[in-house]
Amino acid sequence: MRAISGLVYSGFGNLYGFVWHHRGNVDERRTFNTLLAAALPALVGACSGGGGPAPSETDAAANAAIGCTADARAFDYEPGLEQPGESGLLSFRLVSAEPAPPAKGQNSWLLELFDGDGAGVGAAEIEATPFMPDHGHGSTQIPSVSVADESYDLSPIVFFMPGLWRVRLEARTELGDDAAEFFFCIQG
Ligand SMILES: [Cu+2]
Repeated sequence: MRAISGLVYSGFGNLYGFVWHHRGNVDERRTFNTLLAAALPALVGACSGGGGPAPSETDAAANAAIGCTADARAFDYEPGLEQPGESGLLSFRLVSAEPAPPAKGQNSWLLELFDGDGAGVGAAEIEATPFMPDHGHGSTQIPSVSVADESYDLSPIVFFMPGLWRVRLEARTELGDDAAEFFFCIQG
């Protein structure tokens, strides 16, 4: 069972890597998420398995044992947490999160975008992608984005297992495109 989980897990990382590097095609992502949902029991078994000789499983077991609370990549959640965009064009503000701080299971985030002067940027197209960088896999669902008064409700953001999660936010606006990433340590 241990060897099988390891294999499933490794195969999974490779598959996700392929999809990740060739993404931009929503159908591809949806197909992947369907696959992920089907393979979820095996995946969870591999990630939280009882430890074993397979390297990926050893790392996952160590991560689960130590937790990510002290991980320097993880943000301390507070309402209004802001991240500058990678292109220096926009600022991404996580106005609020439900639950707060972000937790295992289904999450909803309220997001706002600002330009360099702190002004709103009007209508934007936003894509949110949850991912576990240390495990090499994404989530079971693609969050939906709904807009109200230049605020963006992202839901559901599904953190289906404990550990470090990254949510990459990509925004297309009239000012241009930008992206930012939020990292949170999700407790078990
Ligand atoms: Cu994982």
